[in-house]
Amino acid sequence: MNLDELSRQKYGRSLAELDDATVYQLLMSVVSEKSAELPLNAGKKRLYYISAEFLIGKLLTNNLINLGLYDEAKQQLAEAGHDLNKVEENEVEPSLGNGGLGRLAACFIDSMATLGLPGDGVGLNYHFGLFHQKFVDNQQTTMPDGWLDREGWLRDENTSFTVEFGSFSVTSKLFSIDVLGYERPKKNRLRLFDLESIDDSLVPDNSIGFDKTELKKNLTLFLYPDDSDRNGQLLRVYQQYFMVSNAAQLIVKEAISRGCNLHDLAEYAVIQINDTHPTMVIPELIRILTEDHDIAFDEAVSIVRSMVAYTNHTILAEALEKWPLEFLEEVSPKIAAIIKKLDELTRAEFDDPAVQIIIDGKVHMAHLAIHYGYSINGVAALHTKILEESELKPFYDIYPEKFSNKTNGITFRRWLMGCNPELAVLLDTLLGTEWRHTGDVSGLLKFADDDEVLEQLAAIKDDAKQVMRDFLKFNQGAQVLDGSIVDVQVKRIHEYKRQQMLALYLIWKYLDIKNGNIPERPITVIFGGKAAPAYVIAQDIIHLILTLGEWIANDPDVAPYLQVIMIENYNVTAAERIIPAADISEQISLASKEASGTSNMKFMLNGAVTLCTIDGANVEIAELVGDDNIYTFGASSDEVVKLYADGSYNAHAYYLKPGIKLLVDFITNPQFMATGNAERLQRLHDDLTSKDWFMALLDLEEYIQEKELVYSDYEDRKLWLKKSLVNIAMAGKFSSDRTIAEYNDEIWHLQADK
Ligand code: B1H
Repeated sequence: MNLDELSRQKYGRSLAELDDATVYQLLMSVVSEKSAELPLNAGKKRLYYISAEFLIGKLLTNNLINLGLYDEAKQQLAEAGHDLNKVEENEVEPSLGNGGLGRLAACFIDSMATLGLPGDGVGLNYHFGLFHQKFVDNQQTTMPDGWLDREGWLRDENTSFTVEFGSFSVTSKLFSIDVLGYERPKKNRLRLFDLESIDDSLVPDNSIGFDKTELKKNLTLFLYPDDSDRNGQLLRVYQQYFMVSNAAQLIVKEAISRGCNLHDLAEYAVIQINDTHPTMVIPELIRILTEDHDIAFDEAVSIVRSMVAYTNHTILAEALEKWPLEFLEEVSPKIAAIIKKLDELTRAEFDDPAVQIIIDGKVHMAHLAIHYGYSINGVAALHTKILEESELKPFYDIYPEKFSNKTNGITFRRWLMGCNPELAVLLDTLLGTEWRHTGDVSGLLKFADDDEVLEQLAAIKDDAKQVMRDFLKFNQGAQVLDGSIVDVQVKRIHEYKRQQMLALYLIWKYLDIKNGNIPERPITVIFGGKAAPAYVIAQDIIHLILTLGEWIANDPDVAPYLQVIMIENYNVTAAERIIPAADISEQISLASKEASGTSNMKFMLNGAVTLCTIDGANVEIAELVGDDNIYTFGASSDEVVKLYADGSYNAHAYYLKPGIKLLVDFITNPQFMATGNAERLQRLHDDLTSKDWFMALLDLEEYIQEKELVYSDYEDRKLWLKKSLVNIAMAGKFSSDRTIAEYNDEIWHLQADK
């Protein structure tokens, strides 16, 4: 590849003469042409990973890495006076996901391609994504995220299907994005279905409001449209059926083209459903087999049952989907009828009311997926244990063989080679380059007492902090304090993740500094994350964080030592700039509530030390690094489960503890309230003092103590650097290549292509 020559051919100018936007176009066309030439991973059986979200992030750097062109491209750009990071600013990040669930799907398709497994992602092509987050008056506002405007990676496949709803039908349109494996000669794809009759003009420029009843025009406008009213809920069911009907039609069509006679469909296709959103693929496949292909109902059921596997990602009651049967009857009477038949079959077999599919007129999607799929897995050891022993115990008693754990993972291409190239090069120097293929970086452990290596790690962290500073300046004009310790909590905003608990710590720290206890070095606490538009308390928490940030910045006694930055519109690109710079990884969910977490893995791999509750994959991180290299606090999962079971958590009693009352009441102190939105702050205060459903006050005192210990340990430079090194060295387990190999060995059984 000679970029200068290509530039002269294409633009009649040297590479040095191009502006960054044109350099981006040039690189994108080089990468697209190369990937278009690659054949597909092939094999008799193909996997379809169906997901409502694919949070894929920008693709240029990733694809350069996977094509083995990254070093070359970077060098040629540098010689012509261009910086790949700056060039990448011209790429728009696709807005096809929300949080960990969607990012996991993106890491998984990367790993499938890397392992040569024939398998594609299947989802929807949302025109305006989730939403673009803007802060106005220290509050979240939501704008449409029109990422499709500029030339991108989507390829029109000229393929359409008809999707029949109860009272009308629509036509779909299939787009694909190539998914490249790491230094692999073949590829997979992300298949994204769009609506032919989609109408972007339903969405105004400056708001995400639109007519939810215009179904022929709106199905692929937004991911997770507001479902706080009936029309919104119905729209989600329409979207889900649109997604799975297209997926099922695609699967059947491709299987037939590979020689399948449909009686043997399970030998040609396996489906992994990412959470319950795609569960209707089960009745839809049964419908297609019986209605279009004359297969008897019982046989269709057993075919489908042997080809669908379900991943559970949460035990939060409100996230376990239960749709009123009447909604399904409106969206697709045929699907509703099949679900009723399936429900009758399970009723005939099992007496326990808890395992039925239709309960009180509502269809329990997870129950449908467990009875009529062959596999269910949790996403971390603790989470799977909770599923088996409590949440889904009645199902585990019936089908122990269907249950398994698949601890989540992250792709090292994006979360190490891409976002932290200096660290990747250091690992090459110390370990050789094998780790790039195996994910095994444990060889680093033998350098744990090597001062030179520890100082190299420190220098890499400093450089990453500079990248982060530049990013925050560019993104939102924020100025990071010089020489500060970087302490980060980035994830969807949710009460169970307890961003509010970190905010209360910040109030404590603020007051402590006011009392004259000046920290050893400045502290920068960074938040990032979006709150669902209908989730009021989550918006209140964002407001508290932003108001607190401003309050502290305006107090000259404290501002030099403590700062709070909330990243505006946190996304994959922001994560890539922030995570390598972090010293401390905040993983402070209420024990039992975070199924796994995946940012915990990204931080660890990039040398941050984790401050956490014993929850999700934190448990496995703690086991790997040992007590000396992680900070844990808070009630255990068993204790929390018990508090819920006997209803004995009393938020008000905790609030009345003097040390806590002072902090919580700061939120409604008149001067502070006057700088913010009184209604929001009062509501949050009232919630914390009377309900506090996710028990932020329960662990607050221990959290404050543990945080102070972390900050003081940081001052022992050598000790800290060693902790950082051990974290990197032990992160190999969390490669998504390992996770996907397990899915394949134990669930999918695909043959890897050569
Ligand atoms: C996870 C969700 C989720 N679990 C429904 N469940 C949503 C479900 O808007 N919706 O309808 C949105 C999100 N997301 C996350 O999955 C878990 O909380 C994480 O702990 C886990 O790491 C991640 C991947 O398994």
